[in-house]
Amino acid sequence: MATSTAFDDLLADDGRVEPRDEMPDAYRRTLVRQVAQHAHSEIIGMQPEGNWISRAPSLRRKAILMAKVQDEAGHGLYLYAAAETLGVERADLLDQLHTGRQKYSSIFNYPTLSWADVGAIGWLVDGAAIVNQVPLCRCSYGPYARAMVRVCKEESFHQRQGFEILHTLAHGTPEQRAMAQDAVDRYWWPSLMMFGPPDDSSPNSAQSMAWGIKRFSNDDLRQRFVDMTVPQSEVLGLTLPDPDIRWNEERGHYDFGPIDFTELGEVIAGNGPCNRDRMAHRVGAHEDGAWVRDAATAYEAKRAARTAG
Ligand code: FAQ
Repeated sequence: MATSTAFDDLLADDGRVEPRDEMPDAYRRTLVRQVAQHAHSEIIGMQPEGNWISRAPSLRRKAILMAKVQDEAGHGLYLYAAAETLGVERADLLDQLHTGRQKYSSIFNYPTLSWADVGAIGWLVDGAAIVNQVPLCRCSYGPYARAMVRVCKEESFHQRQGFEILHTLAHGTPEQRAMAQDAVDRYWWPSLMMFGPPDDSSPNSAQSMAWGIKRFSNDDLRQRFVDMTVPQSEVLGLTLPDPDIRWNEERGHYDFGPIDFTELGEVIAGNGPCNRDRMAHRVGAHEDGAWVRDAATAYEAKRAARTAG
């Protein structure tokens, strides 16, 4: 049987830890925390865009948006399944979400005020998600890393559809262009906050990087996102709401202005613009779905009894 030394050797060789391997309790707990938060983010993340399914501007846009929101549900399912390989129950994770003991991404506590917000979420939020998640395809925990491969492919499609919505609006009427700019103005800073607190106040980063769960620091990924996004904003013909953005030849990166991390702290603490609505909607949907879970359990019990008989 593997020993804790075998665990260290495996990580040193850049191997993958699998569910039956022995692993330190703290490694398991960190993964449960991160994978569960990630799963919760995917399903709570269905709400802001879901609000626009009935108001999408055409049948084509509606069909694409429905498929995208369904993809997010699928990502939640892969991630809950990955978390369960660590010995936890999905029902318990959902209970922790519903009682505020586990978190979900800050970004989903902002409202979607116009159709252009659906474009901004695709372009910026899915864009940030990809930058954060591509390195997670090499995470040391096998089931999480493998789930990320498919998730990233789908997020990449989502990012392009968001870009295309904004491109269409930015090249439309003056009102449509203003709507696109307003969405980008509101979503830019919260998207940068998705990467978490700065490295010097990120309590989990050092250990998670030593274990190969996170491959890059919060600030490194945030910089990568800015570097990727600034040229794309130029193609869109939209501005980013930060006068300090400029190319820094010496660093080989874009400089950008200070982020208001007090806002991130407030949103994580439950005081963002939509935290209460998101949780009330989620808990309501869970309660409304109780009959489906009961029916599935009763069906399974009957099926098992029939097989046994
Ligand atoms: N929001 O020490 P760190 C998506 C918490 S993408 C809320 O730096 P860590 C796709 C953090 O949990 C979004 N909480 O923590 C989609 C920790 O609290 P704890 C989901 C945050 O874990 C697109 C504390 O602050 N993606 O859903 C945030 O090393 C469109 C200290 O922070 C993932 O979850 C935040 N922004 O690094 C869906 C990716 N930032 O637990 C629908 C996987 C930090 O100690 C539509 N996760 N916190 O009480 C990660 O990469 C990491 O967990 C980080 C945080 C980078 C988020």
